[in-house]
Amino acid sequence: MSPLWPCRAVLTFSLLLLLGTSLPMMADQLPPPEGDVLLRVTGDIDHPNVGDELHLDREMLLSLPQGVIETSTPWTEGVGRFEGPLLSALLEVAGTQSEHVRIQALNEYESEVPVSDFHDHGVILALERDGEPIAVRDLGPMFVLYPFDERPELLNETVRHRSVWHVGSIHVP
Ligand SMILES: Nc1nc2c(c(=O)[nH]1)N[C@H]1C(S)=C(S)[C@@H](COP(=O)(O)O)O[C@H]1N2
Ligand SMILES: [Mo]
Repeated sequence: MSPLWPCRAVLTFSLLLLLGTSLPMMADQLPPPEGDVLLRVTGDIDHPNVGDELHLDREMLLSLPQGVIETSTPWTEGVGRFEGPLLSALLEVAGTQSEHVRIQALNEYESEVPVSDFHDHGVILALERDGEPIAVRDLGPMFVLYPFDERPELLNETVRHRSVWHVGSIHVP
């Protein structure tokens, strides 16, 4: 055994520790937002970035896997091309196990939505319409959007209740 062995062992061990702890953290955890916080994810999440909540600014929301839904809705004019993060991807980044989440609007409205909807229908948090941000006086800064034109059976009262406008936070029970 060489006299360097203890040093090498310590070095190797430290490297393994570093790899074992910091790499998954870097892959999973988003840094705190630098811009205005558009969305807070609260409650039972594995990957918070500010205290025990996950806060996201516009840039972070746009860096998540996006969905595009071309559709008309009961609340908007004509057919729009809506784009924004997939709610399934957002919950994956937050690290959730719950089967339901409470989606909360800036104006106190809130709705409980089964997480299975997000996977089954590719539901997005629409942030843009036809490449432009959505104003709060419309349904913005973001709203929960299902693919209504592609799946007309979604135009029912239950799904309309889940279509929260002016989304500000998502609570994971
Ligand atoms: N922010 C916000 N989102 C909301 C609501 C609301 O009052 N505030 N109403 C919900 C309900 S109950 C329905 S049915 C649909 C559409 O309501 P409308 O058909 O009265 O326009 O939006 C949903 N999203
Ligand atoms: Mo409603």
